[in-house]
Amino acid sequence: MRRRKENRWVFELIKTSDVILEVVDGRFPHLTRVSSIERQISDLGISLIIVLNKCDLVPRNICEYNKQILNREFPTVYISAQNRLGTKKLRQQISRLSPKRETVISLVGIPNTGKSSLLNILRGKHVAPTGQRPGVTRYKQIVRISNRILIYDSPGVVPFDHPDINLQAFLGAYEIGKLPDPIDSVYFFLDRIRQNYFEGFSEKFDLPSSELSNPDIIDLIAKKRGLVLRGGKLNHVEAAKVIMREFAAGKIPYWEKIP
Ligand SMILES: Nc1nc2c(ncn2[C@@H]2O[C@H](COP(=O)(O)OP(=O)(O)OP(=O)(O)O)[C@@H](O)[C@H]2O)c(=O)[nH]1
Ligand SMILES: [Mg+2]
Repeated sequence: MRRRKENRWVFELIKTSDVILEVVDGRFPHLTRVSSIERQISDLGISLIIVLNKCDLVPRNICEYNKQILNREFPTVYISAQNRLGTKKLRQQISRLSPKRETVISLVGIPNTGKSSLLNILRGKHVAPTGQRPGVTRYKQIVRISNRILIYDSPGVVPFDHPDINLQAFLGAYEIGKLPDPIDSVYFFLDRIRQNYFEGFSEKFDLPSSELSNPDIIDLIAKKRGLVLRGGKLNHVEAAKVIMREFAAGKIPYWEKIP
């Protein structure tokens, strides 16, 4: 039911646009794309640009690699809304796809990928609220960014490709505070980070070795951050949440290559 409602909502937005910017997380673009939306856009013959955001957390050669792979399907650019990088190429790509005098653009994507942050840097002014929690943008909003471009920001309410809440949290799309078992979830995070790129995490938390087990890492971070329960025991659950929040908030360099 919910899925059908989401679909209709996004479909209406897409139909009114000349160009869609699908904002995905540059750390894991393949996991943060929404296949059903891309299909709808293609079926309607509307132009789509994939925007890999948060590339300040990813080495440039990996951004290039992922971009080349995605370019085979849709024009792709990589940016950092936080560091205001890559917007010139994005604007050029938009002009190429829509040379019209007035172009309506929609930002779509799962929660927390940086849609509103991108709108703010394109506008050059803080016009849309942003935040670490998924679901900050509640309603669509239209903003004029130049005399020929209007942009819709939209809530990240889209049909999601992945049902696993641990994976959704890892991708920033599920609120960390709502996870039923933070320890189980942080193990998921740590295992996945270890499989792909662990150095950024290790440096961020100043780990003495890359050989530490998951419980050792949580224990150490609880100690370092002074997370203690009444009675003096370390608060491992809170440490797990700290790790996950900092990761989801884009404070830890990390990347995955598109398989
Ligand atoms: N490191 C990094 N963080 C970013 C970047 N862009 C956005 N963020 C952070 O990502 C979080 C989400 O940004 P928003 O712009 O609110 O994301 P959104 O897609 O509009 O989120 P919803 O409205 O919840 O769907 C915020 O904490 C931003 O500071 C970026 O380029 N690099
Ligand atoms: Mg938003």
